[in-house]
Formats: sequence, structure tokens, C-alpha cells
Amino acid sequence: MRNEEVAWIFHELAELLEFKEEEFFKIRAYKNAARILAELEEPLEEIRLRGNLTKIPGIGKNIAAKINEILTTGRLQKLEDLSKEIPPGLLDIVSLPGIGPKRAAQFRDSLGITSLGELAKAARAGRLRDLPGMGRKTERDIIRCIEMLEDRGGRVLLATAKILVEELKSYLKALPGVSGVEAGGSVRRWRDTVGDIDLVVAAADPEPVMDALSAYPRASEVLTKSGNRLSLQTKWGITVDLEVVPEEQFTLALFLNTGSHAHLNKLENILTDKGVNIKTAISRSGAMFHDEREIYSLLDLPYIPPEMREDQGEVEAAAQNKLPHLLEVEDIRGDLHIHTTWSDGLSTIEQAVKRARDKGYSYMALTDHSQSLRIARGLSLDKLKEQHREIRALNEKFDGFTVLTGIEVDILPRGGLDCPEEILKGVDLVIASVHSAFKQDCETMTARIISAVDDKNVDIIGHLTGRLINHREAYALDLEKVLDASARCGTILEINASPERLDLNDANARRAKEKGVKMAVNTDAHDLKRMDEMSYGVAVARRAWLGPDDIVNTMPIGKLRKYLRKR
Ligand code: DGT
Ligand code: CA
Ligand code: CA
Ligand code: ZN
Repeated sequence: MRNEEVAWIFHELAELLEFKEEEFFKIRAYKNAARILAELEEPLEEIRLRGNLTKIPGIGKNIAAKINEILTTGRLQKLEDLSKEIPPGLLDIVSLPGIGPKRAAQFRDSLGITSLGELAKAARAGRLRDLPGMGRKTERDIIRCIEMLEDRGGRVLLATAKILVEELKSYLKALPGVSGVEAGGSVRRWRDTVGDIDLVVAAADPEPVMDALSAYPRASEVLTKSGNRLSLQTKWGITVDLEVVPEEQFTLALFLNTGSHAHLNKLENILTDKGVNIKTAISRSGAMFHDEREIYSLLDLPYIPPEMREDQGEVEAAAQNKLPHLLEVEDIRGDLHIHTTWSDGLSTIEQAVKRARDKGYSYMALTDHSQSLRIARGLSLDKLKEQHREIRALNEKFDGFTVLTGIEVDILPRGGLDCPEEILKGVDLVIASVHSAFKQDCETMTARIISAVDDKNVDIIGHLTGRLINHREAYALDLEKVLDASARCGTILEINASPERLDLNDANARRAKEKGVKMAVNTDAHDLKRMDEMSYGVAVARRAWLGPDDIVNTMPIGKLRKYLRKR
């Protein structure tokens, strides 16, 4: 039995004991043992043969005896007994990505949940978000993971795939001899959904790494294995492709695994036209790259960031040295779409402001729903005035940080806004969005949205197409017409950074730029954790070839205020 397998048994033991709320020191001892064994270079079998198990630093008599039992019988009785005590449904919950035994115990104790089905039901009914330490983001992550389990074979949301990638990375990184682990493929290119996960690992010997991944507790089946490549089906329903290469080939392997297929093909075609053979060029260089820049420069091209590698003209642009300067997360100076406890958000104004300041923003806009959106506990005029008083008081406290007053208002099914003009005039920023009657025909919907684009009180149109990835198609809409109207009126379109929206999407955002439309990258956060999702929206902007000048919330506050007033 391999060291990692033994280590995993201790890891599971610790998890189950944690679940049973055993003494802290016991749990910690097993967790430590798992870590020590996983990092051990020498096979445990050999150490045992020398009779030296207790000499491993950090391993005492009790654990040495358990190791002995595992090596002799292939299993650990204590673990088997414990597993029998705990209902299988709870174990399913424990093995959800990102959920540990503590969470699972919390669900059982506070809501009586003992199966995945019950958990899904509670999450969908919004009953998890108010538990201590939870929140909407975690609740939504749980729903997504369960959906992934139910819907095997479909494309998985990037944000969900990233949770799995993090788990896999920390598992593989702990293996002896592994000096690097990265995900390539669509994950690295930040596509909004992911077909499979492509992992590249740097290690001198591929065999133990491939064995360890095959033995990964969430693995269900090895699909293919040859040379240094392995393809694995996981219990999560998503496939993982692994390539293990020596450290000096890591950069090249990551480049090749990042793709996309179309991008790599286009590189080959262009170079063949120039009389360069990509494989000869690379192999002649000895394939010793430290940085992908070196690969592109060998091909006589400037560096093309992963988000652009889709064969959407980037290779041609690079060849003419006309690649755009792309937006970066650090360019974002503020988030212009945030909900608080004043409507359907979970954080207070103070908490949201603190988070924004911690992120290094210099401003933010609080855009709670207007009153009419009853499901979302919209604000009345009186409440809004009260909120503005609180914001004013906060602004007086701060130097170098500005809270903008704002509102998110419904675009009515027949056009027009569901909010008196008096309110719209009284706030710094108005976002108008569609939250109802999604099934209208294209003509009606287009006219409806353009009525908001045209409205001089509206600054931003929120999540323009209404899509929810894997759940709801974009509504019927004549995008070209809306973009033309937005360009004409100077109305800003939102790139909603929420991973299940990403709306505008990359293609639409790119088209918007071509039409001269300005955009804002906003999180639309309803709790603090979701304020961290800005990078997903920035990735959409990068995939759309947008730079800081295309995005209004890269402007300093003075310039932004002027820009908003000009409208
Ligand atoms: P996806 O998985 O549908 O979200 O999209 P991608 O772009 O991640 O597509 P995928 O996983 O088929 O391919 C990613 C890259 O991995 C691709 O550019 C080339 C590389 N690749 C895929 N299969 C193989 C293979 O069998 N051998 C080698 N050497 N490379 C491969
Ligand atoms: Ca892939
Ligand atoms: Ca793949
Ligand atoms: Zn919103």
C-alpha cells in the first residue's frame, strides 16, 4: 500500500471523528499523522521492515500500531466501525467539494439534514444561508455541486470547477517529488463553463503521481492511461486529464494543455506559412522554458494571455503587434452594484464598505432594489432617505473613500421604470434591470430594454440578457439594436461578475466595445464573499479584449462622477 493511501485513511479517520465531535487533540493527532505520512519520501513498508515506524518524527505508538494494522490488513477497523455508525447520506455530504465534517454536522444538528437530497432541498429553499458561518455564496456553491452530481457529463460552471481544482491541487502538491501543479485548458482560459479539468504536474517520475491520483478518494474510474497521461472519472461527475512531465518541461506542457485547440492550430498555420515548424522550433530550443513568454517569443510573437487564446483573431493581432492592453483586477477602483440588508442583501452597509476598503477600492455604490420588487424587500422612499443619511454620515468619516448612493430599479414589462422619478433623481447611480416577464417576444423585450437605455435617469443596464448559465437561456433580444441605443445614449452596460450570470458574456462585451459602448464590471454581491467574485467579471472583459479605458469603474471617483453627470 502506498504512503498516500495510508495517509488518506488517517485523514478520513480525523474527518469522521470531527463529525462525532471527539476530543480536539485526537483529531489533530490524526490530521498531523496524515500530513506527515503524505510527505514521507520513503515507503512505509520499508520503514516497517526496519522496525522503525515509531521513529518517524511526529508518529507515536498509537498511530504506529494503526499504520501497522493498515499495512498488514489493508484497512483500519476503527475507521470501518466509525463509518458504520454514520449514515451513508451524511458521508455523501461530507465528501461534497468544499464541505467538511463540521459543516455536515452543523446541517444535521440545526436542520436535521442527513442526505444529499435533503441538503439540496434546504439549499434551494434558502434555509442554509442564515446558519452561522454560511452565506449565500456557500449555499449557492452547495446547490451547484449537487447539481453537478445530478447532471453528470454536462459542462460545469467555471466557479464550481475551480473548487475541484483547488482540492486536487492541494492533494497533488503534497506528494513527494511534485514541484508544480497547474490547471490548463478552459479553466486557465477562464471560459464560463468547463468540459473537463486539465492538470499538469511537474515530477521526475510520473508513475507515483498517476497512481496517487487514481487512488484519490473522489476518483471513481481510470478511463485511460498511457505513458505520462491519465484520464480519470471522478465522483463529482467531471473528468480530470493529467499530464506529468519533468520540471524543465512544465511550462511547455502547460502551454500545450492550455490550448485552445483552435489557438494552437492557428499558431501552427501561421508559422508554417512563415516557413517555421512549431515542433522543430520548440524541440530545437531544448524545450527549456521558464515562462510562456519565451515560447511566444521563439515563435516571434508577443505574449498572448490565456483568456485570449480562442482563435478569435488574437494570433493575427499578435503577428501585427496589435494586441490590446487588457483590463486587470487591480485596475478596478470600485464596485458599482452591491446589495445590503436594506433590501435583499445579507451584509450591512458598514460591513460592505469595510470589505470594499480592504480590497483597495476607493469607492462603491450601494444599489438596493426599489420598492416594487417585493420579493427582494425593496426600499420605500422613506427607507431610502434613511439609508442616504447613513451613507452621508459614513462618507464624512472617510478620507479617500466614497460611498455612492444608488438604486437598482426594475424595467417594467411594458417599458419604463418601476420607480418614481423623484427617487431616481435623488441618487448618484441608477441601475435598471429586467427581473420579470422573461418570456416576452424579441420585439417587445428589445423595445422594453431600449426604453430604459433611453431614460436619462438610467446610468447602467444590469445583467442585460438575463441568462443564468445552465439554468435559463438569455431572453429573446435584438442585441445589435440595444448596443446601438446604448452607444447613442451613452448608457453603460454591466458585465455582471456573478459566475452564474457573466452577463454581458465575452462575445457580447466584445461587440459592445466595437460599437463604442462603455461597460462596468460589477459583482451584484448580496453578501460579503460574493464581493470577491470581481475576477470572474474581469476575466470576461479580458476574453472580450477590453482594456481599462472601456470600463467606467476604473476611473478615479472625480472623473466617474463627472462621467455620470454628463449623461
Ligand atoms: P473543455 O474541456 O471542453 O472545457 O475545453 P478545453 O479547451 O479545456 O479542451 P480540452 O480539454 O479538450 O483540451 C485542452 C488542451 O489539452 C488542448 O489544447 C490540447 C490538450 N490536449 C487535449 N487532449 C490531449 C492529448 O490527448 N494529448 C496531448 N498532448 N494534449 C492534449
Ligand atoms: Ca478541458
Ligand atoms: Ca481535456
Ligand atoms: Zn442586483
